[in-house]
Amino acid sequence: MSTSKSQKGDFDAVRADIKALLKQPEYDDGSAGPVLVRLAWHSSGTYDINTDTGGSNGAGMRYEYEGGDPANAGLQHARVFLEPVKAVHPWITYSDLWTLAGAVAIEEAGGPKIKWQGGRTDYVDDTKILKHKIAGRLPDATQGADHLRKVFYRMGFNDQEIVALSGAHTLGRCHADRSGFEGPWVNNPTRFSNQYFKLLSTLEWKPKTLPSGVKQFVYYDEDTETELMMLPTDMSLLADPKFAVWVRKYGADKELFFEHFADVFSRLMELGIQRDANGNITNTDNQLGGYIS
Ligand code: DDH
Repeated sequence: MSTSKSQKGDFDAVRADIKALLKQPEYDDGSAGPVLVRLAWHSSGTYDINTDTGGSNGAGMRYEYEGGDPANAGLQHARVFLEPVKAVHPWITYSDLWTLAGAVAIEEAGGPKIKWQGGRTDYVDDTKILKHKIAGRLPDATQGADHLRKVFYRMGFNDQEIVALSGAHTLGRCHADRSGFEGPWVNNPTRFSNQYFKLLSTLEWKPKTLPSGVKQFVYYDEDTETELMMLPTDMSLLADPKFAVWVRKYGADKELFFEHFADVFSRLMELGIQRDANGNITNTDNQLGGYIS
């Protein structure tokens, strides 16, 4: 981590410092990347297209109402990893920092280049989050395809995009003390690939009830002596015929998945944001969505 201050708007300097913190030998699989990707997604996935509320402006997770949403359990680790970067580059907003960190983490894990633009603003207090109830909007992993459609259509995504986005589960793992689920989806959870789709569509997944009573699906991989897992929502992608078409396509074609994922993830990061032709955010004073500090 460099300690050299940067000029306002020098996102390359911020990128370099995010890259430098990804390797974390003491944490999870040795990388902060996956939890940073999850932070970026949860900061954006609150968007509601009908009311134009939520989305990646604001960085509302700094406040208890949104940060304390059970869906966001564990994301304080990601925010703590990024604090030194914010300290060195104080001009960057948290909402830009969190989304940029997700994009950098994907690229550094061997994933596609993610188009990312800055300019987001942070809430100055929790008024907007409380007023628009920006909690309880993220998906519930115990549910099925109907729930996924309800949640992701609300963000403005379609079936193909729901499946593409779900491919992010090639990164990282579940933690019993965060979501209640346990384990990684793939054998190499710090490498971005289409392995999630390959394994989802080809292995025989067996239901398992954890000691806590939480139900997930597992496959014991004899070669690596690792138990891999799938959430009930992951399994519903295979059970639903419209989703399953895309699970199989992405499992068979890594290039196609990378192309579609890069496109949809960058649009996820833009939810709730309107820009002019120069890329400047124009809805900073929007009483519904974003909010200027
Ligand atoms: Fe996810 N996710 N996610 N996910 N997610 C979890 C972990 C990670 C759901 C539930 C969980 C996306 C979609 C869904 C990542 C990225 C993305 C965990 C485990 C649960 C539960 C948390 C824990 O215990 O630590 C559900 C349900 C959905 C859905 O309905 C589709 C999307 C769209 C993304 C994305 O980034 C585009 C990542 C990365 C992780 C691993 C985090 C970590 O700490 O490792």
